[in-house]
Amino acid sequence: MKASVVLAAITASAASAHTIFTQLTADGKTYGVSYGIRTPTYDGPQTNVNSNNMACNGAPNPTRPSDKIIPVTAGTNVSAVWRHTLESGPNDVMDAGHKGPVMAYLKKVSDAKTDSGVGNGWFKIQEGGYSNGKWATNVVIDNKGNQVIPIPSCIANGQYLLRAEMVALHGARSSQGAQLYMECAQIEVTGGTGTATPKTYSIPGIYKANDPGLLIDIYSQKANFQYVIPGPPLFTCP
Ligand SMILES: *[C@@H]1O[C@H](CO)[C@@H](O)[C@H](O)[C@H]1NC(C)=O
Ligand SMILES: [Cu+2]
Repeated sequence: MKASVVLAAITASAASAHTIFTQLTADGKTYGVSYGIRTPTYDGPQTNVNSNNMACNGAPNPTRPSDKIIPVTAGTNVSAVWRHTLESGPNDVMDAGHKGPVMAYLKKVSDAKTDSGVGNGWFKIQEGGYSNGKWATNVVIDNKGNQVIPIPSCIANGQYLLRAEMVALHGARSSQGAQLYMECAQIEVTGGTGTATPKTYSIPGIYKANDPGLLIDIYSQKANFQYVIPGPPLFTCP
């Protein structure tokens, strides 16, 4: 094959290999595709960490609003369900060559249906990077698209945006080469003790284009290298 043909084939497979957080499983119930989640129809990434669209996605992957809010009990695990497209099944989550970290954030809001998510108020509640030779994205793929997210027991009750995120680093050796995928679910937390006040951060703002976890040639690393997960520290209940 000519190099140009190989490159075209690689580009085509990469373009067809993106992902969307399409469904939420909470308190044992898996809701329908796009129920309570602002999903786009196109599965493309965000690549500019300074964009307002880093919060809850947006152009060039415009999202549709949802008028639903999903009840979630504090102290339980929810699953963000990832799929290649809105129509894909559990064996088509994302191309396994999309390797990188997986994270989840919460933001307390007064109206989860309308809050844009842009700006302060976010705290990280789950993260996975690279361990035992495996990337967190591959853990999610092997788990049939389920990103397991513990909802802290100590947070206050009320409405939140739940932002689930996967990052693909196959092109991250150049600036803005990292592909960030995120959607926001609209949830109402009950059963929280409200005893903690998490330190919060702004989105955009949590990432820099040259973060060691976002500007990295993953193919030139040692098998057991120490990967630095981007973003603020993980919040845990005291
Ligand atoms: C949540 O999931 C983690 C990881 O799978 C597990 O270790 C933990 O026991 C679960 N917690 C609950 C409350 O089910
Ligand atoms: Cu992709």
